[in-house]
Amino acid sequence: MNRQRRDVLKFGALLAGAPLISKVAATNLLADELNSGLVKNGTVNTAAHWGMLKVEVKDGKIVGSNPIQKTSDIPNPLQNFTADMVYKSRIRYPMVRKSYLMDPNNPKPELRGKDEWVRVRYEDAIKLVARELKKTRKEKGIQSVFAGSYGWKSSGNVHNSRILLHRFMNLSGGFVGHLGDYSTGASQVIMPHVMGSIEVYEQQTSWPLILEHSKVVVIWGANPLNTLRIAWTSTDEQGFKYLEELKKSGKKVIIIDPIKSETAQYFDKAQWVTPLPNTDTAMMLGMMHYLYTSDKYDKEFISTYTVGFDKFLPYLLGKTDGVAKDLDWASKICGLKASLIKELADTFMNNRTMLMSGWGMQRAHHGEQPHWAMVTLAAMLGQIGLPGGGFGLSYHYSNGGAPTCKGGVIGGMNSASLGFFNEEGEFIGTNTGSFDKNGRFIAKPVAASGTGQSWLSKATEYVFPLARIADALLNPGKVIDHNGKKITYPDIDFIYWVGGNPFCHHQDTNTLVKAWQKPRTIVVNEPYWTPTAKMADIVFPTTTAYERNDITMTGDYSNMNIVPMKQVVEKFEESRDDYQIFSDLCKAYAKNLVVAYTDNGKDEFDWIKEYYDAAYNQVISVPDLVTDMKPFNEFWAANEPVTFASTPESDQWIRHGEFREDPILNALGTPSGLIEIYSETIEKMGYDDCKAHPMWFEPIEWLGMKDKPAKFHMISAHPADRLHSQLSNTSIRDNYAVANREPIWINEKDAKELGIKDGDLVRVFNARGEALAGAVVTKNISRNVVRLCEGAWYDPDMNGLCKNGSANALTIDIPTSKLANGNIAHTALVNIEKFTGEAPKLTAFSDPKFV
Ligand SMILES: Nc1nc2c(c(=O)[nH]1)N[C@H]1C(S)=C(S)[C@@H](COP(=O)(O)OP(=O)(O)OC[C@H]3O[C@@H](n4cnc5c(=O)[nH]c(N)nc54)[C@H](O)[C@@H]3O)O[C@H]1N2
Ligand SMILES: Nc1nc2c(c(=O)[nH]1)N[C@H]1C(S)=C(S)[C@@H](COP(=O)(O)OP(=O)(O)OC[C@H]3O[C@@H](n4cnc5c(=O)[nH]c(N)nc54)[C@H](O)[C@@H]3O)O[C@H]1N2
Ligand SMILES: [Mo]
Repeated sequence: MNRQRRDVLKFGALLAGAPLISKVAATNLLADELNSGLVKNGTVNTAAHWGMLKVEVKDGKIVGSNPIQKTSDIPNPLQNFTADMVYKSRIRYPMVRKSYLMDPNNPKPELRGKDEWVRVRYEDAIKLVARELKKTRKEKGIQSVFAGSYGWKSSGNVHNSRILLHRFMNLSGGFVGHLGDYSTGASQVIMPHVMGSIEVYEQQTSWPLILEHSKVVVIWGANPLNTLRIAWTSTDEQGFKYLEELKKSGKKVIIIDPIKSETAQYFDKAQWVTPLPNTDTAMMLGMMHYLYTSDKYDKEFISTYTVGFDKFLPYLLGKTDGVAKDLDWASKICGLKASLIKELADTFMNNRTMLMSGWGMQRAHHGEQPHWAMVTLAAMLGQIGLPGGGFGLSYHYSNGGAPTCKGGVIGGMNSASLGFFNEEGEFIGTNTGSFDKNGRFIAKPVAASGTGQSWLSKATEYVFPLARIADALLNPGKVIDHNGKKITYPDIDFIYWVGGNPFCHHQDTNTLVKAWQKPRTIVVNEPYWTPTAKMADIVFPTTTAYERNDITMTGDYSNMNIVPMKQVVEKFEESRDDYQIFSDLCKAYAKNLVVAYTDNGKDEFDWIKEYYDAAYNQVISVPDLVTDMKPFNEFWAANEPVTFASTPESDQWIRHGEFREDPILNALGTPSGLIEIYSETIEKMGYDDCKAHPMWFEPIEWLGMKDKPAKFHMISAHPADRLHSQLSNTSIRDNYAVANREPIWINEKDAKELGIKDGDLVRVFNARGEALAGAVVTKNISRNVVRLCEGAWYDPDMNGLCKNGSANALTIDIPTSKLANGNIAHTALVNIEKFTGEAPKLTAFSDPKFV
């Protein structure tokens, strides 16, 4: 392979203005060598968020899909539906909404989701998007382009749709992004103030230590049996193995959740504790009051490792507001007996206890408080930094606590930096790269142009907290508070979304529908006709991960495997890789742009090999590392994962163990270097909805409120048999759909009162919206609580009733507080009634109207 020759060839072709439809590098020798044709009959190994997959192919079609390895007896059915992922609900051609095509300057945004769609040639769609993006930037400034594009996309370090979009948007002149995410919106902002790190995406005290040392394991507002089916990269499947071992160990397991979740059912000997939703902070305060007043807490830990306990005490004891946060007070709020709260506090105090918390309780109004209170409680218990004790905010996610392996780490696509252009509109470089005299794009900054620089500083000013998207669209120029800063909403006129499904994921869909009418242009890359694709103006059909080559790691914390993601089948109809689409957009947008975008013409194999080689070189340079890692070509031809082993040190790793050993030398990243029970930083912000220490705030809607607007507290938890909205369109839905809708769990006594039977079609409603669902009448949920999992494809009828049961038709779109501005998905009251009349036809998975 003569790389230099290849580059010259490719570059020459690009400058000559290669035709728009072309492989990124038609002359790629490496690709020819590696892509020796697709397997027509046999198996192909690849990976998805839900694990390493062995996909069976017959006559060029997918006929089966199973895990490559078996790590536990806990099943993961997500792994079996790859065929449907490729063949169902797909977008076949590039399409443009009729009114937009007729007049992009007056595109009738109110018809989004209702208009007909027109099939267009790919080249024309590319030209249209490039032209309208350029026009928007010219007329409205770069702040008018939103491409934050949150979402879970697919696994794969090359075809990372969101980063590929950012790369295009940066190089072509900038965009507004966002802060934070939906998962841990509240905790990732509060935890750095308290613990000096975000905690939620960090390695946990190792599972081997839990199994050896913990006497009590508390699974607090977490449902790992569901949520460990997936990981951000691809699951290493270690979590299930450890849950099995935990069950076998016979240790005391306590589940604190208003719902007897799949996890609570699995741990059939566990104690199930059911506070009212969103009241955990009150319950924890009650425990703390009891531990303090009975003099049972760890004074030494508090004085050595924390600051501000003395300033928190007056609140706990009721000296500031006349209300002691004692057991009775807590009991009245959270609905548990005072004796039970006391018993739990004693159990935690007297035994080595690990508090494993999920994130459900922080996706709620004042969601900053529960984890802050939990840290404070854990500090009083004095076990933080001990083997098997303390708290952990990521055991339920991406196999936190699975020991980190020693080996190679695969890199990934980066989002490049802001592009600059000359008078003729040609791309000339970025502040990190420019062209050499041979026309190669190399790492050498150009002198930045004035406009570019001023935009760079503006970009940070306009970046807003993600879950405020609808508010931002509706209120351009509004100034909001965020974590001690002021943020001005941009005036968004162009949205580009890839790899995410906001019409499923954002709270209060009816408000989002209104907000979505604000921009002039909305472009979406999607494999499927999701509700978000249906609400766009221009859609590019995108390949699924099974129609392209890629590479990923498994184990976000363990870095356990490197997995080749080999293309399984041909690209579906006219779908293209996001990489191809953005490369072609570069070509249509400005001269020379694609050279920087593709880093001088790299195709997927060049990137895959580059990432692999870097990891390989890293691995072979470690003398004592035993590994089966082979040079790239052998690895790719073998199509088998490379597995690394953990080390004795990582098996024995304790979160905050070093801090405990020496809090001066290993100070936390907080201003004091210690755990901040009282934060002067937050005090100075002066917010009324998040003060300087953990507190109980009444949520905007909850079961204990006066004049409840509706009867039931709805928890829109994460679904067992999907990843959010992904896999909705597959036949895994047959395993859970009730009355052909999303299932809603309701307590048997509540159901009886309402005359609802198991399997009934029900209407769920409140002042914000309504949805149909199928009733699951069960003992496994507290009274007055219902569970309608997030992620059902939004499927509105003429009046906005969601025929499929999307929970976000009913949720509330306000921020957790001025501190974090996280979403409050799990704070919502709803009513429920038996649906009478003719059931409307489900259209969630059908095509929209075509011309
Ligand atoms: N009520 C309620 N709402 C919630 C939550 C809740 O608990 N309750 N949870 C929130 C949380 S934590 C999250 S993370 C969000 C999740 O929200 P999302 O991340 O938006 O959900 P996904 O369904 O994973 O959406 C990913 C989309 O990317 C598409 N896709 C996959 N691969 C590719 C690709 O290669 N290219 C392109 N262009 N597209 C691709 C898929 O088809 C799918 O439509 O939901 C949030 N919403
Ligand atoms: N199979 C599958 N796995 C997933 C996902 C998926 O969609 N499907 N999504 C992934 C993503 S992006 C994320 S962010 C994580 C989400 O992980 P989490 O946020 O932990 O998941 P949730 O299901 O929202 O909530 C977990 C549990 O908290 C409970 N809960 C809700 N409110 C309260 C409360 O006020 N108090 C108490 N004590 N409990 C409460 C719920 O009943 C639920 O059983 O999961 C990841 N894993
Ligand atoms: Mo998430």
